[in-house]
Amino acid sequence: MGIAEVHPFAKSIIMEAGERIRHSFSEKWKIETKADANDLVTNIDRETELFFIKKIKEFDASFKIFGEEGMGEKIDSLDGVVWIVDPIDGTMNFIRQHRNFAISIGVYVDGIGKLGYVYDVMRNQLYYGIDGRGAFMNEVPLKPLKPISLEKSIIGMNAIWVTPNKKIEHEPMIDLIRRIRGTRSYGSASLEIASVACGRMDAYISLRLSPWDIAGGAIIAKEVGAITSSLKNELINLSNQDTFIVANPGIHQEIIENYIKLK
Ligand code: 2AM
Ligand code: CA
Repeated sequence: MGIAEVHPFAKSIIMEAGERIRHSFSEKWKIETKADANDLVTNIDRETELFFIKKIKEFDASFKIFGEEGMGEKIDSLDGVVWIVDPIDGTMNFIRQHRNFAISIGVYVDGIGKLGYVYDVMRNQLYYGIDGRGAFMNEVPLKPLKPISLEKSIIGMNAIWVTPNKKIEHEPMIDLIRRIRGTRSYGSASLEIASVACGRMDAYISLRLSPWDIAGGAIIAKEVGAITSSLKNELINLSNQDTFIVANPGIHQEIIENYIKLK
């Protein structure tokens, strides 16, 4: 079976999980913190991850699942078919805003991205990409990106990186912001990557993303010609937390060379 044949199944379980999440607004959630006081998780994140694991294993027990909430297997390599799953990307938005969160899934075969999904649950918009066959939003093809200049760009980033911080020199970031048209910050990495793939934003920069935040979006972005890399311009790394940029091909190199000074 070719991996593209897994697409209808992936789509069906993502839509079903989205329906369950929308339903959960009528229940009382359990909210806990993880690594720090702003790192939140709910029973819905965990239940959604378990839902995916159960469905995927029923479909094909050889598929491996690497999920944010750690309820899949311990994965020590990307050999074989690996599903990288974030059941809710933007948990703080889920809890506080009841919108602006997504299900993010990437299906990799021997480390190569084959199927990527970002499902905006409250807008019922499914962004997906199939390796070599294009990217879509609710079945409408996304257009290849045309190169843009920095002067015309909107860039997604968290305002924290424009204040003195431990990870990046903030002064060049101020210069970057003065040069572009504007900034946005939505608080869900996968939705921000999808926005770049659609041309609603021209880049998204983050200093700390995990594999599940980018695994789905990176495949969608590649299909429209957006460029993804670490902020050191290395290939993205799906094993550890790292810096990340996705950008329109007209501005990717210029941002990294002229404005990113990592500490
Ligand atoms: P999450 O909701 O799945 O944790 C918020 O700026 C975006 O960054 C979200 O996509 C959030 O994903 C992600 N993120 C990942 N690791 C993070 C961290 N250590 N601190 C803040 N946001 C993080
Ligand atoms: Ca998450």
